Amino acid sequence: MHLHHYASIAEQFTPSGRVSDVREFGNGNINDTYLVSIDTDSTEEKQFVLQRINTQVFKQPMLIMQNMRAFTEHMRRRARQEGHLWEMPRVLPAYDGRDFYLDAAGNFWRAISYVHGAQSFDTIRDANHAREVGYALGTFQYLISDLPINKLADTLEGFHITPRYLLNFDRTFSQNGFKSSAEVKHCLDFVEQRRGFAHVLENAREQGRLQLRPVHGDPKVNNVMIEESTGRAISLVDLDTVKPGLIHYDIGDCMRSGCNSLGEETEQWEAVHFDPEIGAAILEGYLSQARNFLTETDYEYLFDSIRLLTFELGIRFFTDHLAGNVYFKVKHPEHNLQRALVQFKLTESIEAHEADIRNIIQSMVSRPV
Ligand code: GN1
Ligand code: MG
Repeated sequence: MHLHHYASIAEQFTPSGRVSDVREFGNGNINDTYLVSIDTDSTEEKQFVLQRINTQVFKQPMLIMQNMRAFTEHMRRRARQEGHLWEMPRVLPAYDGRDFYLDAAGNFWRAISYVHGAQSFDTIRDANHAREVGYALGTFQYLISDLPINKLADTLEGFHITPRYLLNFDRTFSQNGFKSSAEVKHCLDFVEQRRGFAHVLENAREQGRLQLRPVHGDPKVNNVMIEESTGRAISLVDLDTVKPGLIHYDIGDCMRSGCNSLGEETEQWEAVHFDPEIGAAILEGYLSQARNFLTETDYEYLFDSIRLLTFELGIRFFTDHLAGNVYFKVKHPEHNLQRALVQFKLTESIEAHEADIRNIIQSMVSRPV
């Protein structure tokens, strides 16, 4: 597709002004994202984010929009009432008043406001950034914590249910022919050795030890918007997977993303490691908000969640490699294998640091507020 094609789609969402530029934005693995600039006199919406939802993954994109309306309004109100400096992206309506646009080919497009004066980073820059990333997740979970989960539709069934990913892995492995290599064998052994562990959070949920709550689903480092003038986190974007889940999915995902200083796209997978100091700073920022709503049992599963979500993402990448790259976008045929190796190496490092990480958690739990 050419730029003028995107411009004509972007124009569906611009009541005033002309589209002057459309460029690819961010590096999402699922949806296609563009930053649109417009010539307009209004200072409000000089730029906005245009996205094509991947409907192979999100089969009912309308549910995403329905959820977004419900929780962004709720969270905006709560932030205002409690004096939190916090921004929630807004859904921008199309010309016909609907909150999406279907193009002639049936693609599902939607527009959301851009968080001005803020930027995000793929990896953690320093302890302050780490604290802000944790603070962002804690704030997000806090602001949404009193929204009843029955107000949120399930936008992606099975998301972060590790045993389901394991089942899918087994099915893919038995059905697909694949090219074996030392790396593939390493991954197969890696999964095999940790099979039983995959159930840890879902077992706790089934036993009633952990409860479903509204979660973000994808709180990785580059979804946290950092205000340029202050260095403070002011928003957590990428809201398609906000739905009922375990808050542990979020904390595990945030930690596996933040504590890997080489980043999840590195080619040097053998050098990947978990950085406990970054971990401590993220947790400190997180708990400054989350202390208010975490239960004692929640704390018990923090370490497991960090290990599990890392392992889970490894399984997801590896399965997609075996399946022929049907879920995550790839830049080359071995891309998902490389990503899986990164997550498995990180899992190993988390396991090696288990005592350290548990100590960090423990010291924060017992610290007076
Ligand atoms: C996907 O598309 P993106 O980059 O926001 C994935 C997340 C993974 C992430 C890994 C819906 O998110 O679960 O953690 O890639 N999102 C979905 O980078 O599967
Ligand atoms: Mg995402």
